[in-house]
Order: sequence, then C-alpha cells, then structure tokens
Amino acid sequence: MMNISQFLGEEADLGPEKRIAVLSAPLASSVSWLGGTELGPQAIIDASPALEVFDDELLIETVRFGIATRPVPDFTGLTAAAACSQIQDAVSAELAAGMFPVLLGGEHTVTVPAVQACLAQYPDLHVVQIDAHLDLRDRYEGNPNSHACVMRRLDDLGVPFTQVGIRSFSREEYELVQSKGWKPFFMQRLRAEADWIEQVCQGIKGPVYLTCDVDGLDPAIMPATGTPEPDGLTWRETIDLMRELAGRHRIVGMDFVEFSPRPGAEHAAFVVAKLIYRTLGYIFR
Ligand SMILES: [Mn+2]
Repeated sequence: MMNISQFLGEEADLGPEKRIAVLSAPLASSVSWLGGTELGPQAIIDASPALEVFDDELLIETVRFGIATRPVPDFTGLTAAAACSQIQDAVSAELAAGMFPVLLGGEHTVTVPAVQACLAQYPDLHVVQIDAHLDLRDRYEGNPNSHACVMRRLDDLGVPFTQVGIRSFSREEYELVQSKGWKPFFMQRLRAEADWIEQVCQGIKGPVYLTCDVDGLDPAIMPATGTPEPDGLTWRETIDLMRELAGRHRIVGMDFVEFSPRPGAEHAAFVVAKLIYRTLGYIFR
C-alpha cells in the first residue's frame, strides 16, 4: 500500500453503501516511448477531489451510488505475469462481491487479466475499446504481453470487440483486420459517418467491458500519455459514446489506461477523473 487517498477524497463518504470499486494497476513493464504510466492511478485519484460531485450534465451526485477506492498496490519487483495474476484475482473478488470494478492503469496490458475475470462471470462479454491504436500485434519487441498486443490477446481469448478512435497501426495489423473482416471505427470513418455511435451500439450483443486507452482522446485534452496521436476523440464525442453505450447496454466493468502524468499538463488527470465520474453516472443513474 503506497497511499490511502480515495477517489473524490472526503466526498466519497457521501455514498456509504459501496457498489463501485476503484482499483489501481500501476503496471509499466512494456512502455514504447514516454513512460510514467505507473504513476497514472495515483495522479487520477489525486486530481479527483477537484471534481464537483454534482454532475453538471446529469444533475445528480453520482458519488451517492457508493464509490470505494482500494489501496494502490506496489508492483515493484513483480514480473508482469505476477502483477497480471494479482489484477485478475482482485477484479474477480470485486465481481464476486457484486461490486462494479473500475481499473486505473498502468499500461494497457492490465486489461487482459481484468477481461479474463469478467469473462469468467459473463461468457458472452463484448469489449469496447477506445484507443488511438489497434493493439493487434502478435508480439511487440518480442513481447506477446506488450501493451501493443492487448487486443490480439483478447482475440486469443475469443472475446468479440469493437475498436473506436483508431488512427495508428502497422501494415500487419491493418492486414489482419482486413482478413478477419473486422470493421474498426477508424477516426477517418468516424468523421465520415455521422451515425457512428449508433453503429457501435448495434454491433454489441452481450454485456460490455469498456477499456479506455486515454490516447484515444485528442492530445489537446489528453497530452499526458505515451503516444499522443493527433486528431483524437473530442470530449463531446467521447461522452456521447459513453452515454449511448451505458443507456443501451449493460456495462459490467471498465478500465482507463495509459495515463502518465506530465508536468505542465495537470488538466489531463482531471479530464480522466471527470470522464470516469461522468461514465459512472451514465451507468448507475
Ligand atoms: Mn493506445
């Protein structure tokens, strides 16, 4: 345990009956360019008390649904596999207790054990991925468990998924998508098809696990990530998607990954905290 601070600070006490568990997964073993994701969870938690608990769109105090924050684990000295096993156990325990898990990364690799935990409870799970990247490499720098391979690993598990905000990928990834007949929501497509949110929702059958790589958002609002790709999702596009998804599908768990705090870009941690809070509002209202 490194820090006992909680999401929303003292105001979390406004919801004494806890239904939501904020879990931290400060894993950063396969970073490609700019590091710091191991500091992501604490930075998001630290920014969150600055949020207004009365949601300005929903006009409710989402905090009253009960948000518990688990201590940030220390993964120092653990292999990525050992950390992932811990994450899977932690998410499984929350699900077994009837809690809604919100996982804070850490690098995107942490999604795999979280999805494995959810799959055990929801075999017809569908993953919705917000991301600048396809993350469909079989290996990256020789590592099959790199953050750049996370969706490939989910495909290995047989989980269907929908990819949104994509604007960076290798030829091999693109050819895989073509050969499988997948239809990612590339940014190009998203900007050309006004009904893209409707299309995302129509393509989903079972309960949803939402994985949000913060680099899916535009670097103007989200500069604090390893690979800030231009032309990302705006705040409005992101929350429009969250609102519709939560309104039409049962979201059973979610993560927010690849956030790495940057000096001079303190607003970015606040953006993630608000996105989490708003999305929880859409889910629990
Ligand atoms: Mn990404």
